[in-house]
Amino acid sequence: MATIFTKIINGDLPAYKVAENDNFLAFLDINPNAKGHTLCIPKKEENKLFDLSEKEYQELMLFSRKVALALRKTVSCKRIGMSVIGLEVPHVHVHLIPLNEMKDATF
Ligand code: DGP
Repeated sequence: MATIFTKIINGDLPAYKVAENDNFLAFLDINPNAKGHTLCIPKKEENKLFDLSEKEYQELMLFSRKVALALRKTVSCKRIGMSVIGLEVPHVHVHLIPLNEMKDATF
């Protein structure tokens, strides 16, 4: 299903992209929980994480890991929180949230 993220993938809606390859895209969240809050998404339109094939799932996690390691170098934080909760936008996405305290994790 096409969502707002499809528009970002297609370049029809602006977003601050932080990483991209043929199959995945990472961009800054429009409503960040912390500075550097990033979303990693597959370019393939899938609503739920477990609708991805095993290979796609692994590749999304590896892509997210690379982005998280780069984030940790560029944003001042103690750790990077990772979540795939997906309450608002029905397109698989991994939240990467730079954190300094547990209370920073507000969702
Ligand atoms: P959730 O589905 O609850 O995991 O949250 C979706 C996230 O997507 C939320 O943190 C805000 C972000 N978001 C929604 N619309 C846009 C948009 O148009 N641009 C960007 N950069 N982020 C968006």
